Amino acid sequence: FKYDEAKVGTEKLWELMNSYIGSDKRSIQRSIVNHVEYTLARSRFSFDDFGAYQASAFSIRDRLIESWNDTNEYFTTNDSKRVYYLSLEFLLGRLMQNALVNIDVEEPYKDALMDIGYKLENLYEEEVDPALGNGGLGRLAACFLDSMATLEIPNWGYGIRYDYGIFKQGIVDGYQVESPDYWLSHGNPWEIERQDVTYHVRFYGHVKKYNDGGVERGVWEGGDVVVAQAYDTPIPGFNTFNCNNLRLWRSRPCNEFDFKQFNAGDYHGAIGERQKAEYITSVLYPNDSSEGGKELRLKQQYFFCSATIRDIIRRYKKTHSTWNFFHEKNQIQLNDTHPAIASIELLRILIDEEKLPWDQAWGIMYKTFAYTNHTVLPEALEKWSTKLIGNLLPRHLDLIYLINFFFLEKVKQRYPGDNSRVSRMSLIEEGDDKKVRMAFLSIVCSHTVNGVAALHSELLKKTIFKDFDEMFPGKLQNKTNGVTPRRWIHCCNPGLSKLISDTIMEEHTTWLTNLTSLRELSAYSQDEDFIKRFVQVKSDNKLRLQKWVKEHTGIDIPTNALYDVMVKRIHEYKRQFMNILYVIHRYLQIKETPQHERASKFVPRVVMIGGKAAPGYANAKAIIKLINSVAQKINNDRDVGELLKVVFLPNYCVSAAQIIIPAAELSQHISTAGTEASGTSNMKFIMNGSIIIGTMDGANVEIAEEIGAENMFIFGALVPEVDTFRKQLHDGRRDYIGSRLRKVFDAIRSGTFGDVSTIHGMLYSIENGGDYYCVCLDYYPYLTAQEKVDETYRDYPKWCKMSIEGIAKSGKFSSDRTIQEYCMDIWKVSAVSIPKPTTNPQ
Ligand code: T68
Repeated sequence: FKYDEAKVGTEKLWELMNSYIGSDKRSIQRSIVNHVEYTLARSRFSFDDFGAYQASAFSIRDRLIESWNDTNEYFTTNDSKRVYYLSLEFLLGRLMQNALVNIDVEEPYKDALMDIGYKLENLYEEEVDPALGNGGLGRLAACFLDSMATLEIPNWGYGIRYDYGIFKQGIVDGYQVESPDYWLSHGNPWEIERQDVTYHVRFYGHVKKYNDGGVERGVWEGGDVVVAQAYDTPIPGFNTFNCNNLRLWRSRPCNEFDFKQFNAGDYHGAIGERQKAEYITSVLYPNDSSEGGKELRLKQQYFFCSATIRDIIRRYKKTHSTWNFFHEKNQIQLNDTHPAIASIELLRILIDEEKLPWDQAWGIMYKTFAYTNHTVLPEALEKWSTKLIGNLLPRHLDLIYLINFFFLEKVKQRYPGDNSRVSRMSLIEEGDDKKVRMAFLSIVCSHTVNGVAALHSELLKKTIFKDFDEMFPGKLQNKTNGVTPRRWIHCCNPGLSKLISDTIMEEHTTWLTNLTSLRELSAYSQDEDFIKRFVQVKSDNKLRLQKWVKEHTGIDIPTNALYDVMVKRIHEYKRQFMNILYVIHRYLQIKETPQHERASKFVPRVVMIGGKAAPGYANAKAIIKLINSVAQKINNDRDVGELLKVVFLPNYCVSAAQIIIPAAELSQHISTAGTEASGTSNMKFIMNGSIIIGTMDGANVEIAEEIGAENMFIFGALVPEVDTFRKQLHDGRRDYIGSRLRKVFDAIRSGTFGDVSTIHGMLYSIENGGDYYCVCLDYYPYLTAQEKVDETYRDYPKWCKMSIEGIAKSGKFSSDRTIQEYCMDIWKVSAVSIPKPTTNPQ
């Protein structure tokens, strides 16, 4: 097979298109200016930074489209096995720099733009940050797309093109205020609208059943029908010609079904109906750790799953006339249970439309799907009321009941007489309002299930999925998360990237795809020249953050202080509360210490905390208010001066993370043991030379294994100790506050930080046995760890050594490693490398 000969009328086509934009300065400039004129219809002689950004984005997109087309054509011709990553969230972050770096034209674009008067770095800032996700789960999906493209895995991501991404967080009087993130208001140059890729999606209606030679089939009729329309975003791999795709669906009204109402003369009513259809994909739900059970959310889930499954089937049918190879050619990964209904949709189509027998349909579905769990917190486990599902998706509820029936028969066979096990394992939770347990459904409908860090996967086996692990040993695996070093080292920390390349004498193109080679840096952890450069990089990054903080908060922070950072969604289990309690303690201590002794006792610190609270989560919002009030007080206390500064970093998002993480020296990952499934920012922080203060939770455990516990500040109760403490609370233990913490509580209550009464409820609850997240249990060990932090920072060479060791041994946490494990153990898929494109024979 020769690639270019297989093209249709190759020569003719080459003649028509001036294909494959060159990477020389002139070609780049011509392509940009052409877009200014023809795409933006602006004057080619005068365009501002935003115009230059847009035109450059279109120019880069042209290149991506070339390899996107080549890649897809190659996969189709080769009938390659494909992986589909289904996620309700993709937190991509800005795309321009990532694209330029991945296709290796950042320098040429920088030069070309400079030559016509534009600074590439400024154009980067013009891009809106596409924020179609809540936090770790959505960002993980984005890192996985980057790794799959880089590793040349034939992959498409599928999700929703929300009009509104995660809300923008503002701070007014210390309180979080939310405003809409209408990210599309200036267009989106990275996406390609597919007018021709649409599917009908049905809701409500009724099912007629009939017997087809012993197989019960259904015909689903009536209800509402909306259209799913595809929008594609090319996902270039790093240092490869492969370019994958992210297909996001948008809901539109369905013309054919409107006619009746229009004809009946109800013009306004009919237009209103059409708007309802558009509403489905309008907004991302902002809850990252609880489930509201709202119908619109279920509609979103089914809407995107249905369109996706049809799209996958259509692609498969282009090259196959039987169903025999479906699971061998397609693997579908569910990013949590949010897309779980996709498996039922496939089953429904196979049975009701393709008329397959149950066993065959079931086998195809089972061998195609795999499911990733991201939490053990019970409140985050999805459960949909059977009433709601039955109304919205009547046929799917039928099938779920049928699956449950067959499944429970197996359970009974395997454990005769064990009724309590049967009800524990049932896919349906009994009660007044019966509910479908989506995690159990996903386990039963998938060939493999995985947790996201070793500790988390073990906990799954011991707790929420215990019965399933017993019945299906080996089905539950671990795949420790990772992050892409392209964005999280090279793009966000160019200084460090260069230092690494210079030191290990490798091009960045080599180590960025083989991150364990960072180990070579270990040899330099006490090398004077290296440390000098390393410190310079860090202080440049601190300066960059200092500017950002000034611009976004108005607060002046010193750079000659320890930068102590905690950025993540605000949640009680993550314990930002414990962090701020310690800050208060430190403040009180400083105040108690005579001026002349302070310098020798305290290392100057800037404590920065950032993250969004779910709009309905009162305690999380109260924590934000407390942080801001404490900051206000401390920052304006001249007696404390620059010894302690506190900043709430507003509107934490991917682009902010790219400024914040490289500047951090200490980062906090202090969740109660057993609550944070993995965490992924912990990995980004160590790769950027920040030291972790953290608990033995999530991936911190494996980070400690890799880099050595001596290179972290580990403290706090382990999972069994947490269990014991909770039991004691339950049995009435109340003696756990201690005098130093009591003082902090008193200061809060006495109004030292102004009116922070919204936090009083939490204080009361913690004092009265409601300390579910064990703040009090871990508080004193945390103080001790913080003291160790100060002590170590005073010995700066030692601090640098720890920090460098962290970077050197962070290689395991590249998402390339994670994806390789998914490929080998779950998807059984291998790389397909497209050949280097031939240039225009002209
Ligand atoms: C996170 N989960 C985990 N959920 O909390 C984190 N949830 O430990 C882990 O590292 C990360 O997933 C990746 O595995 C989330 O981010 C959500 O965002 C979410 C969104 C909607 C509903 C439930």
